[in-house]
Amino acid sequence: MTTRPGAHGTLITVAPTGAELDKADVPNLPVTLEELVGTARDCERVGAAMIHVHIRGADTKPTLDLQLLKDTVAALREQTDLVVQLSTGGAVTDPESDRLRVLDAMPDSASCTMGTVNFGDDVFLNRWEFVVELHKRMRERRIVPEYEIFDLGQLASLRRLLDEHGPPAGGHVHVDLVMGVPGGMPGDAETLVAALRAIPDGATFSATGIGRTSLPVMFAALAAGGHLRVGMEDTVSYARGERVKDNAQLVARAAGLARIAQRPPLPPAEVRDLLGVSSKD
Ligand code: KMH
Ligand code: ZN
Repeated sequence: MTTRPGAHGTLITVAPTGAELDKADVPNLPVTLEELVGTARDCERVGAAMIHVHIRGADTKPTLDLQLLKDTVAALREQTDLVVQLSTGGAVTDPESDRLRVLDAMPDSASCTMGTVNFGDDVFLNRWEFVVELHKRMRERRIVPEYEIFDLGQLASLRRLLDEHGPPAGGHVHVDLVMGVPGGMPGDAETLVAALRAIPDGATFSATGIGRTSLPVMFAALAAGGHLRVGMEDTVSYARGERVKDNAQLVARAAGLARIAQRPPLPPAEVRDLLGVSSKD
């Protein structure tokens, strides 16, 4: 059996901002480019190797402004070694055309959600034709996708996508299980194990639990040999009755647990090998 690069360690992705929270409600949410880069640097220092990026405009609201996306990719590349992943999910209100245009900012990686899901009181729309278009454009641009899975049936769609349209850019399949969204799969060990039965052969996975499912999902993912995503996009509660101080606090906790599991945080260069992302130079 061959061992995949990075199998001895843990990829920690930080998702620092998201599109759902209001800066007015969460004052420590990084929303300006300066705040985002500062967060990225802090998180890299304590163990993150990839950053999943949603950006905000001057009004602090989510935006998919192409120039701002390009500036963000450039700043993160200049000031960190992190693998830069842009969200093509955006906010539930973003049109497909804007979400596809995100790829023109040429990140290392981009998210690609594998189906439509109820998202609290909203709907996160990901039509089949749209998913195929994202996959194809990422192949053309050599942007490595991370397939976001909100529900188990989306893993069947992923198999169909790969069967009908070929492997992703970089040749390796990596999925992120986003668990505990109201409307998606629950965030617990049982569901994580069920998801792993449906993951394509040879794929790697990371997992994140929304809100209070953050810790059970983190423990289950580590126990199952998976990687971790943490950050204020997914939870702003650190412990019962205690708000998250900043994203680095969440990354540091994940890094500590990964070390205890004897699978320490992977540096960005090893994560590039693992995911098939071309080297920074
Ligand atoms: N903000 C959610 C509607 C992604 O980044 O690709 C979608 C999301 C997934 O966050
Ligand atoms: Zn996201």
